[in-house]
Amino acid sequence: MKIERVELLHVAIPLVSAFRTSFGTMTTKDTFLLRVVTDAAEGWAEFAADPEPLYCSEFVGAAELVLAQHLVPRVTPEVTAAEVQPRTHAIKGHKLAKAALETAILDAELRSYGMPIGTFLGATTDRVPAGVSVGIKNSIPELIGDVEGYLAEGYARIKLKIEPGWDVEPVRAVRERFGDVLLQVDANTAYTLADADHLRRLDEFGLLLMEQPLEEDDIRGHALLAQRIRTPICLDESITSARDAATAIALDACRVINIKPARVGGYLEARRIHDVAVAHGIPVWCGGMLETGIGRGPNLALAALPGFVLPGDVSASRRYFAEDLTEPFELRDGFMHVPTGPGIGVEPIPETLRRFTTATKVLYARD
Ligand code: OSB
Ligand code: MG
Repeated sequence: MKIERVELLHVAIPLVSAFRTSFGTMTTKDTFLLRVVTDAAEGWAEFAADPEPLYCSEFVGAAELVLAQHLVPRVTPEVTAAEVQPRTHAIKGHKLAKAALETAILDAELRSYGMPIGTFLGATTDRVPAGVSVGIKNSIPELIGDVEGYLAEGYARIKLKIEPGWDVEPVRAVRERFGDVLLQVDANTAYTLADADHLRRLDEFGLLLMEQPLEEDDIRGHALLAQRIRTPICLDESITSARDAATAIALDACRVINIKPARVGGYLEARRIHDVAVAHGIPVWCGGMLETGIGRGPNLALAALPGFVLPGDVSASRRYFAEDLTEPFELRDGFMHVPTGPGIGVEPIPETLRRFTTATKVLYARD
């Protein structure tokens, strides 16, 4: 497949409400899309990180540079999606940037065959149960009101963001008010091993899992914490490859894995992590990064693989956006439907994309 053009489009889309985590507050989805034009088809992808390196070390400005100077030159003019990882392997890190590039190329390639990404990855269902991630609020009544709204919409599982000072009481309040709803928490690295006795207080609430309590590079700390609490530990930030997954599983640092294709360098590595986890009997679920429809579509396809036995952070477009870049994804009976069209199965609506685009750069043009 010959690449003719690679464009980067900055987009800024307001969120319907502020989203607060232990690492910061987001009010706008401010990122970029990649558009890859080939001799066979066109492909799209979304960069998943933010303008500031708060969730992970990558950020919009750095990704733009590494794509322009180091990644795009290694995959042009001729490449297949499977070659992207080996060809960019010499460039350390930058997995979210690599994921965007691989995904846009994969989209173009799959569109040229007329194959949906779900079929390519091995999806075994056409709809997946949807969970919703609920940010840190100013008060318990505000939290209860929001959770009540999400449950009324039909979400099958609630994830509460936690941090020191916002953990036991919000979890207790949601449990008391909503009974045996599927409930889990995500700390985004906000605790240390010294907090083990405090985190053990969450054991009584029957949580599905506790996501990433400790620093991303602290696999051993998670293994030690796992011996001191009953709530199953799930890793997010710590898992950036299938090798990481195998290590964390072997060291008993996690009993569940959150797979975000962006964090691990793309859908091909995400599938390898799924396969490693299934081989070890470790349940996985599909994480999210407040994606627009461009990232949401292929995430839904991944979430339809058989090892994804827990509801993912795969909520409807309107959870975050009054207006999405694509046709909106909607929740139906607590499920989200996997796109059925070729490639990632979605594309930006041109007029909407134009309105939300703040800058466009050409990273490659074949002469
Ligand atoms: O840790 O899972 C996370 C959003 C941005 C960055 C990190 C995380 C999240 C979420 C929201 O929890 C998931 C979503 O609904 O997209
Ligand atoms: Mg997380």
